[in-house]
Amino acid sequence: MKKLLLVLLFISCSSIEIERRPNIILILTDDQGWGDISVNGNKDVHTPNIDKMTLNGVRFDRFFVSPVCSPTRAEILTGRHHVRTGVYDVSLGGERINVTEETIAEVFKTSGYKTAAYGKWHNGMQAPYHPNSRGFEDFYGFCSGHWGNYFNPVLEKNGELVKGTGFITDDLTNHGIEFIKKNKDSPFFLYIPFNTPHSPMQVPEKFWTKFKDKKLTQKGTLSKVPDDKSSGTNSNEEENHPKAALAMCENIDWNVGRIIQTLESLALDEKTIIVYLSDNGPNGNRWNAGMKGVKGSTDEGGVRSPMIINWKGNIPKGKVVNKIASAIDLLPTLKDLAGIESIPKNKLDGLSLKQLIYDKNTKWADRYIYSYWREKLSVRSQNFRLGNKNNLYNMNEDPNQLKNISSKNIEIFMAMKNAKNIWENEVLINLKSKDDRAFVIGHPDLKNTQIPARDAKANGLIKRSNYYPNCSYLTNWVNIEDTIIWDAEVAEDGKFEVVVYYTCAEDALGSEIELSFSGSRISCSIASYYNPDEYGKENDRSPRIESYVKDFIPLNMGVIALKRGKGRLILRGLKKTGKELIDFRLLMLKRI
Ligand SMILES: [Ca+2]
Repeated sequence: MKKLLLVLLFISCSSIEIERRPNIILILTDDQGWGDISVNGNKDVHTPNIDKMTLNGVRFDRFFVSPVCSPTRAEILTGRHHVRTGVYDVSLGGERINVTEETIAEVFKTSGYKTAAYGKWHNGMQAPYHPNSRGFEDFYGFCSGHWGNYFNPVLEKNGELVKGTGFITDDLTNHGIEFIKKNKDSPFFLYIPFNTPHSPMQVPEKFWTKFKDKKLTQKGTLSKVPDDKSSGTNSNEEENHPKAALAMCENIDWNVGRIIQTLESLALDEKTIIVYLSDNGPNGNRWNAGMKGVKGSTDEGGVRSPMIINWKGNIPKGKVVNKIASAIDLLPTLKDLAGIESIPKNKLDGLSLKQLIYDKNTKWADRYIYSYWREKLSVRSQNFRLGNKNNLYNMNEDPNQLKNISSKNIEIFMAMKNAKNIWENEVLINLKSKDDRAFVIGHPDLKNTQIPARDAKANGLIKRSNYYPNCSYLTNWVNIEDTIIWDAEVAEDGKFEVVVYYTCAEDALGSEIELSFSGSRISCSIASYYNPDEYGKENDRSPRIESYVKDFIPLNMGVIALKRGKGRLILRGLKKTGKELIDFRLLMLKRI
């Protein structure tokens, strides 16, 4: 009897413990700089809901992320430097987090949380890199690095293509709100990686109206933003670009308000931790308190982000933390706040910030925070930054990095330079020069495998619709001998229904295409044509850098039997009736 009572007591204790664990909502914005919210001093933008979060919670004022999207996401999701996780690029597979990494969603899911991600994933499209394989039970959004259209776009829900409803940020928020309502009685972990104010600069009229004829009173400090093709930074200097970005930030703020209102209406605000941050510096020449660098740069302006934590009744109100902190700290911090004590699968690089959140006079050791992107490395201490070219700046006296003080501060300079060397030898060494991870087909985690043009190598005269692969398609297939190829790996033997998303002119009717992998092949002829125009331009508030989009139609090629293993997946033409074969967007393989 005593034993039974003890068992019952234990069961009820553990269920209470789970009940008491706070919900987590992690809101990540895309290309929103530190200066793009009103609370940080921007007088042209009004973000009352985000500002209110700073009054109701704790704001980390010196918070650093990576210079671009995928690395920051990897660091948030794993608590480790992105160079350890397999992420070295923003496209073509280099954005994938190695399967050996444990994600924050897996940590919370294992502890009894319902998990979901709604937004721009940007850490791998095919299982086992897809969000459904990384601990997120529900996913809605897109897996690429950017999307070509923000109004009613084609998105995916757990691997199935679906049509979005309305403006994408509002749509993602609606999904978040539904998830909160559905899971109000159980702890949940909700990740909302919004894809704005990343380009294309599309924003609903309601938010654009205020900015349309406005003259911005504060501006970026650069006379010209470098057109950095490695980061997607827009060199566009005309004022509509920053105005559209700020209008998008006001739209984000409105959506943040809707999430907070939902929590209040369900009396979940005291049971929910909300984190708000961005993934890199501003994607253009906008006001950012004069800080040096924009998106893609390892200088202060490229890597400093807003970071606010709310947890009503549970953490201090209106506290500002000036200690430096980083995206790698979020996983250990949220675990710590939720009381999850699981042992990490891999050694974390981040620290729990719990002490900084709660304590008044924290003894907190100075630390170095490293910013790395494409052979540029910068290191930040509490007071100094040693830039990529080893210029040293006092960030308290010279926040805009104007004066190199290395020769007058030899000791600090040497210590930070030494820290850089150690980091290069111990951490950066994990960044592999060659990626041997093929694109995976038919992994059992997901019924569908999307193989987009983005991941392909196009041969001969076939062209990509844009320099930036993410939402591009392949066009100009004028030579029948030209091919589209993917380095692929079939995860398990199986039969797959193959659908090609394409467009073509009328004269391509009767042309034939073939898909092959190792010894297997299927072919079919083009029986319908569809040749629409590209669109998106009509919604752009400022000229875009990425591909315009068009609607593609499905062509069912039939069923292919594939054997496990690595090989080359090849799409080729067998017969060409007109000037060109097809424009190609996507292959979808469905396991049957
Ligand atoms: Ca970004």
